[in-house]
Amino acid sequence: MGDSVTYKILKEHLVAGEISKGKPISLKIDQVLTQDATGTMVYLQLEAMGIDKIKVPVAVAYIDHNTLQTSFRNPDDHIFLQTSAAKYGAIFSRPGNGICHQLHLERFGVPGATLIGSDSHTPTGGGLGMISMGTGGLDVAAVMAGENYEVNTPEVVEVRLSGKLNKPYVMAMDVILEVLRLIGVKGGLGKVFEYTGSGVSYLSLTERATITNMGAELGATTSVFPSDGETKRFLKAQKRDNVWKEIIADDDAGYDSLIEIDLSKLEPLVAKPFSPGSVVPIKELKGTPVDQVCIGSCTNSSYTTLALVANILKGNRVAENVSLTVSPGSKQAFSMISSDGSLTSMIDSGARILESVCGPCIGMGQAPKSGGVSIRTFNRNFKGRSGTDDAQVYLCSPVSAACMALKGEIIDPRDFSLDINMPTEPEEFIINDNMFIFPPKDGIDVEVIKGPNIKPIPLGENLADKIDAKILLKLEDNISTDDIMPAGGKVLPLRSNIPAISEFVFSGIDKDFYKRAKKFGSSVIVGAENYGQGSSREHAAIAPMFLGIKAVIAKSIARIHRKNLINYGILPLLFKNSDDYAKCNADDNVQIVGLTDILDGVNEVICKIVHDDGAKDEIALVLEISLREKSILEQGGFLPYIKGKQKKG
Ligand code: MIC
Ligand code: SF4
Repeated sequence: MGDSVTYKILKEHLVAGEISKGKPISLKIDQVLTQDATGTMVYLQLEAMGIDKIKVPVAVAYIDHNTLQTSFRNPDDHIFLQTSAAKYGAIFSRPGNGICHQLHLERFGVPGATLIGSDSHTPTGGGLGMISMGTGGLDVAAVMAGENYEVNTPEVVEVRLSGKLNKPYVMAMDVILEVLRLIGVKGGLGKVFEYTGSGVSYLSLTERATITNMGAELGATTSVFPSDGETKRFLKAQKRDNVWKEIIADDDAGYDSLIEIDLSKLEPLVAKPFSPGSVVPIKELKGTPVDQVCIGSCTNSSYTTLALVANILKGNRVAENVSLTVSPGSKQAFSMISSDGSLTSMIDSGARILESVCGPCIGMGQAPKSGGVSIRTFNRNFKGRSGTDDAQVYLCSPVSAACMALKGEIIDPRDFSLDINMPTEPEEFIINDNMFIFPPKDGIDVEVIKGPNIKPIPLGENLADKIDAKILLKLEDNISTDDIMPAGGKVLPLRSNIPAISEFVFSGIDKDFYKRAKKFGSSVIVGAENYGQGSSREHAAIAPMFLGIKAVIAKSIARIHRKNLINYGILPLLFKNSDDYAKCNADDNVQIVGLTDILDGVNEVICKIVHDDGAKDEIALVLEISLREKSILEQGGFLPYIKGKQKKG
């Protein structure tokens, strides 16, 4: 049996382990990226590890999330990152240069390479034929310090595309919304989605990147396209075709399962509040009045996408009831829409042009009005993420969004006569890398500037034999890391200050959580399916650890979050029998013993429950860990583990 693109790249980077479904493997990583909201932790972790220089060939520190400067905190983080990048040897991308994933695709991605990033949308690089995975900051710091990256060998799902999209009405965004409609937000756990078939050749590189970017919402390990002629064309237009190589699956490549999509049969889709997986045809929601439309984010803000949006807006006026914002994905895209007149069309139509950053996607400004309907071309619409708790956020393609901005209501773009020019992919992009700062050869003397909001990272405790703790919360399916550790303009500036940010843990669900956690000292969380979906923010593990959370007991836990829990010494326990979920209640007491006897592999541990009324129950829990994860847990987390390893030499 031949190899898929996924297996070809994994095999080339395999350092330890056996490529066999579900088994842990260690991979050599070629590139890493960080963004500011997770990056300050990464550089604090590097400092704590006592590293002089980054040991991975390409490391880029982007600033794109926390760019709203309403106090000293965010700019202090920026200068901390700028000086740290110079000291440790990373390329620094200044605020305003663009969103990490779009920029990385344009300027650094390499087909066939491995990339990890402290952001869950790092799989964007899969559009370029890379194995690129989102992960917690500490995993990134460890790779920068010379460690390999451990991941479970994924199942590989073939997504076979045939036919051609009915553009401009149906776009790449509709393809990934269709996959989400088919398999939902937890359908991708432990899987890589590899796109194949004749339909692939009709998708431009940035369209492919839209699909791999939002593949994160499936809970997938990553998504990948082959590296073919289109990849070469894109890299050539970026003046980087020297890094191109062809990577296509063998004719007899084996896959674990198959999803078939006929692109010509797709229709415009939309994800309804509050999940990227609540996908329906737009026509079902026709006529719903719209208050805000936001175009941009790492999913949909390439030059060609924006030029297309501009062609729709040209000569028209944004509806009176709508506030339309556009945030270009990168300086390159911004500069190109400004030189070809697209920007003028947008401004003239009444669009509000924002910086090339994440902005409204992460609640950094542009919160919708109370109860407002916001249409976004982004990848997430979790409750409250926009900054307005009761806002109704819908996700759709930029073409659908532009039509809705003009009409003032939800409309199927096919009902809007779009007599427009389809922009063609540029033969040459405008290339100007002056917003990147390349590190000096030797950064040893660079002074790292650390503002007063930047506090040391708290460390976990060695694994105790026994957990005796209170269940602080019992939660439903699909709790996101936005639920655990909210983002937004108020909380994000505290990303470098764990004691301060921990006051906001679960604040959207239980405003007394912080107080209760402090009171009980030792506690556990009970989750249901897909606990910790969404972002890679390790703050959703560090802050709970800081508050004394010892374990999460759930039916299933999202991949990145599970890794983050282990990295901070929190046990990721699963119900052996998911019906036992019903036996656990908030305020019950749980007792788990024999933890120092756990082995690598599958462990079964017994959990005694003492209910509020004194009644007792006993249930079986499962802890499945690799050898490395076992040592990490025993030592109270990844940071002490690495420090220990370094001491031993
Ligand atoms: C997100 O889209 O949720 C974020 C903000 O980019 C996060 C990272 C973070 O929380 O800083 C992600 O996707 O990992
Ligand atoms: Fe930024 Fe939004 Fe993309 Fe996250 S999903 S990296 S917040 S643009």
